[in-house]
Amino acid sequence: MGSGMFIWPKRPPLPSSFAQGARHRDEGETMIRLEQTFMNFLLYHQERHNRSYHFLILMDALISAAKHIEHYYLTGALKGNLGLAGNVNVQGEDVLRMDQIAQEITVHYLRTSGRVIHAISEESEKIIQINAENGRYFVYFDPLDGSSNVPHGLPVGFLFGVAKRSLEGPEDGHLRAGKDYIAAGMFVIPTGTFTLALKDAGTWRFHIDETMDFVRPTRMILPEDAKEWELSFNAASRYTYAQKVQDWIERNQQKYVFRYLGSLAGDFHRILSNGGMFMYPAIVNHPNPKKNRPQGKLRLMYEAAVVSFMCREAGGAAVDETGTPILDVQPKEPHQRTALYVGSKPLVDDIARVLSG
Ligand code: FDP
Repeated sequence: MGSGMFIWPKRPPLPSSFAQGARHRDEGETMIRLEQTFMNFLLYHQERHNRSYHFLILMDALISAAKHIEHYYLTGALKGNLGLAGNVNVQGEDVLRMDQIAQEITVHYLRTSGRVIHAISEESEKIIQINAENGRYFVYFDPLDGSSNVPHGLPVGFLFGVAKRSLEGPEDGHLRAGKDYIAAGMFVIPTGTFTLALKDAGTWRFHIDETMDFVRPTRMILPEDAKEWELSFNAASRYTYAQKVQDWIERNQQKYVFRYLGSLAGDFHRILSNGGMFMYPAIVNHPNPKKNRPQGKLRLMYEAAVVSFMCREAGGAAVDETGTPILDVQPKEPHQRTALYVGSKPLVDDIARVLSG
């Protein structure tokens, strides 16, 4: 059964109310509102596209990890889990207890899924070898992104991208560009929201219900009406950006509202709903040159490519500091950094012209 040639048994068609992601209603009034669950949504998706069940097992592992992280985060202030762990990571940053907890949980579930060849995590310098023999997927993840929010229990993200092994011929384990991901998603913790993009099948948002199921698939399409659009960037850093980026901000800032949470998943969540653009440009004009980050701050494989993939499936776009589409950037190393401009296509196209000019 490992080759993926699994044939789904014949099943009745999806009820039309569920198929539209709408509420299920029998004849007459219903006493309670019942929603389509994430697993039901995904089962039908895999069945419709004649796909294997392996991806379901992987997604089940990621959902289990997210629920556990959510639990530890929600109770973190009381249990003393929102502070520092007391050690420093390879990037020279203080490690938070929650970073370690989230990492342990995620690696546990990825291992027990049996479906992962190797994983790349923000929390581990080395590639995490899991199941080279029988694994099927590569998973790139950041189990707790947005660390400045952690001590306050405010929103953070669990971001992940998934690529599949080469099913024809030998697998070389090469680092994949975002355009080769088959799925990418983010849990915004502890808000109980989950957004998943499936290759060529859209970006979908789910909400956690009273039984801890993610439910009510809602297709996300970036709104075309620019009246709602938002700009999101660290305003305190704007004078450290390239002059042409500063000039672009100057020309455009009056047109849109400005929002910044300091957590990529939370900020991008808003952009997906309202439209506009999130940006984390290269830092090239810092008064202290040692603090410049010409290559950008965000990680390509488990931050920038993840949100860019979700954005593309929702009708948007994303580019780096040279105006190159993020999804085309071939990573040279697992923890590669990049600048990021992601959001509504007209805005991203506009800044891309400036960046590449
Ligand atoms: P953080 O450093 O707090 O973990 O990827 C890291 C990230 O957060 C993103 O989630 C966030 O968008 C950005 O960095 C915030 O950086 P600034 O504090 O420089 O604004």
